[in-house]
Amino acid sequence: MKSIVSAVLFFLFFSFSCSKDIPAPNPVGPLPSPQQLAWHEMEYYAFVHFNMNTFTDMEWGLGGESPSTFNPTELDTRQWARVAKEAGMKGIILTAKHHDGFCLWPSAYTEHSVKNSPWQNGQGDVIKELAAACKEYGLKMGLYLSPWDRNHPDYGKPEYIQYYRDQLTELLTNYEEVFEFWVDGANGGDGYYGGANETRNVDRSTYYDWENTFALAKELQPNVVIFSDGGPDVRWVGNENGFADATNWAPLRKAEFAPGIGPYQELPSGHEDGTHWVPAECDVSIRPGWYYHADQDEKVKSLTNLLDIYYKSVGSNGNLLLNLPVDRRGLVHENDVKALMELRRTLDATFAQNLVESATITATNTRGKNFSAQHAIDENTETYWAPKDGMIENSLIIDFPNEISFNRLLLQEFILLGQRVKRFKVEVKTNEGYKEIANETTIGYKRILRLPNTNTKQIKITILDAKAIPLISNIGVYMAKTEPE
Ligand code: FUL
Repeated sequence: MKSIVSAVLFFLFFSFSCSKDIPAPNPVGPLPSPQQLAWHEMEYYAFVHFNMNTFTDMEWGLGGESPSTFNPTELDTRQWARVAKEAGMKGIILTAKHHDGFCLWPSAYTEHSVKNSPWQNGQGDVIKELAAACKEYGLKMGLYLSPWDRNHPDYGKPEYIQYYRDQLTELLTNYEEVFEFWVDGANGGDGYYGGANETRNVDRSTYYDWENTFALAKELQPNVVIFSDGGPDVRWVGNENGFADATNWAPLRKAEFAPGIGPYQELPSGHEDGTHWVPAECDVSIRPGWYYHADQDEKVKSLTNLLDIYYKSVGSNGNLLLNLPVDRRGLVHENDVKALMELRRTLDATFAQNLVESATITATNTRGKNFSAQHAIDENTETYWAPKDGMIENSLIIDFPNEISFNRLLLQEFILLGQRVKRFKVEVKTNEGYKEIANETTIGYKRILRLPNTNTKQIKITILDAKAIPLISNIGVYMAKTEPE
């Protein structure tokens, strides 16, 4: 958050100090909020599905499960936090309540919670423990509160909305800062519903009155971002594979969305002419299921698979929400830990050295001294290169003192002033002249291209089209040596 605040201050100072002769470029809306900017910087964090289903071996509990079934033997949220921290994740989002309605905290509004479980003789509170562990490890905590509740007798009736809001109030009041409130799209259908055992369907666009629930969340936690299929702050990427499209706009035409309803085909790539800033979060589980199933112990995703997910989420202008199905002990399983650390080591090796450190950079056009091309390689994302107004097509030319070998190119736009780039190409200088090695579309907060191993002394990045003059805040050139083919 600090860096966001300083970015904003810097930007204001910068605009002011340059205002006489070289004004900062005009923003091109929609723009991210400070909360969304802080969210973008998180990039990679954990989802934890751990609740009643962990003990019933199910994915969607029916709602009639007995609280006595919830009985982890070694629950240790500090282990979750340590693993997440060592994996390079910035936070943990936990299923406080899933569709079966069981609550991981002793809610005052239901008996269907940890308070009637054998775990810690009914005195425990998983959310409280997680909040403390996240604080200790410098992580942010987010919470998933399922709108669909297959346990509650009032689900489907107006009374349930008050229940949902009361629970949300508990979660957003009693545990200090919550960075993300996660609203799932699955809702309505068969359930226990207090013993009625029937089917209850709701009108997804009107039943929940989301507008007022979201307003309540923001009132209780001004820094929270709200996730659901179409936002308001963060959107689902439209699949559970962890993949954003290569073309990925943060803006979205949002009007037709409500959780569980909307033109889903628009989610993986957003909209060039979107009306709201609603960036994509890519959720995917490290195993086939969201919840722990012992028979999936050998089905943890491979390094190749996890790298693919990383590049198609973080590398494609999205955030990666990687799910860890905590097991019946209450721990992240050893096999999952192994896979996470393998991924971390590999990414650390790939991004250890930015080859631009020894390079010089020039641009075909520059707005002025405070917007020089050097700002694109100064490792400071608060400064950026900008051309003069109207000069959309431009090249940035990076010269290396000696020939380099590289296969990863990282680009970032200065999104505080909007997402702009529509099309760009990458060329390298060879003895026969320039050779094109990539022709791509959007950049956004971050884009990472996986390229073939290439040797050169010069890289030329050309912005071919943009919504307005391009603003590039960061370029990284890397050589991945240890990634599997
Ligand atoms: C889905 C849910 O129905 C799954 O159980 C899981 O929580 C996933 C993240 O979202 O819509």
